[in-house]
Amino acid sequence: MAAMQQRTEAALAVALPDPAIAPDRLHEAMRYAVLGGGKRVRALLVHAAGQLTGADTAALDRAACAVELIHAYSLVHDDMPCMDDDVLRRGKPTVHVEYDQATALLTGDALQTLAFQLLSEQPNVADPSVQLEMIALLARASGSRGMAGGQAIDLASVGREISRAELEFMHIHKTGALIRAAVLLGARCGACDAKVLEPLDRYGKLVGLLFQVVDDILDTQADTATLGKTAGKDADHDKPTYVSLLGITEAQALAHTLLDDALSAIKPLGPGARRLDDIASFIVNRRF
Ligand code: GRG
Repeated sequence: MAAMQQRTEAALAVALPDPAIAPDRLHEAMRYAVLGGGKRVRALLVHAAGQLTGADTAALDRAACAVELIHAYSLVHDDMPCMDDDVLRRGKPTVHVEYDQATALLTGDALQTLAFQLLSEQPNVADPSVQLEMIALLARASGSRGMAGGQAIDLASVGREISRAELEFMHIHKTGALIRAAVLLGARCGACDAKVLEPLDRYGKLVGLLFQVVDDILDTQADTATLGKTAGKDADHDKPTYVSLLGITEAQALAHTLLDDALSAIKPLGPGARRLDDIASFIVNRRF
């Protein structure tokens, strides 16, 4: 995993615009937002799913970078005063604090479009129609029926009591959609049919929700220095979470059930799916 994280960091450093090129301040902010932090979980998922389907590593690098760029854009915008209003991300001042709000807005915009540029500029896979499907998949996962939609529900739910079904819907979209897309994008870089895609899709959906359940738990259990972002924000902002809805013990039990279900989903794929097993366990056991 450490080697793959470093590989992703290097690929992102190449994909991002050179800060010496105008507009240098925007390019600097884009690199600041993306490089030198982050667990690269989504990139790990792209590579692990792609290895299972025999995908070309360069194609996986581009897909992994695309997903990480969308993720980074979402964090930059999420941290802005009009949304979560946070000053710390990945142990550093957030982009709007380090630069300014207009730059943070443009940084997120430019990261998002760079993601689609990466997926579309070069022939990523042998079949151009598959490449188009991959672009559409990432667009759907990021848009109003995916991550951005989940974020809209999140913002609207502050201070409200919501049901467990509503909470699950919100998390599956806000956090889960991009994680699920990472798994599918990796798989689509290689040769796969429904027999492979269906278990992977189920795994991606479960792991996406698992990621957020663990995030809710960590927000109440870990400190700011370990998280690299402000701890305890969900309660401070009166946000509904799995911990506020179920309590810590039941939320932890749910995380373990989701992990078991995710591992069972990919069991039929055999030993080639071992890396996906490891990533699911990493998501549960992570400390930040
Ligand atoms: C602004 C359109 C838009 C969407 C924002 C994902 C999201 C939606 C906001 C992030 C808020 C947040 C902290 C959600 C919890 C789950 C999550 C995505 C945590 C951060 O992801 P990690 O832990 O971050 O993978 P690193 O820094 O490791 O990459």
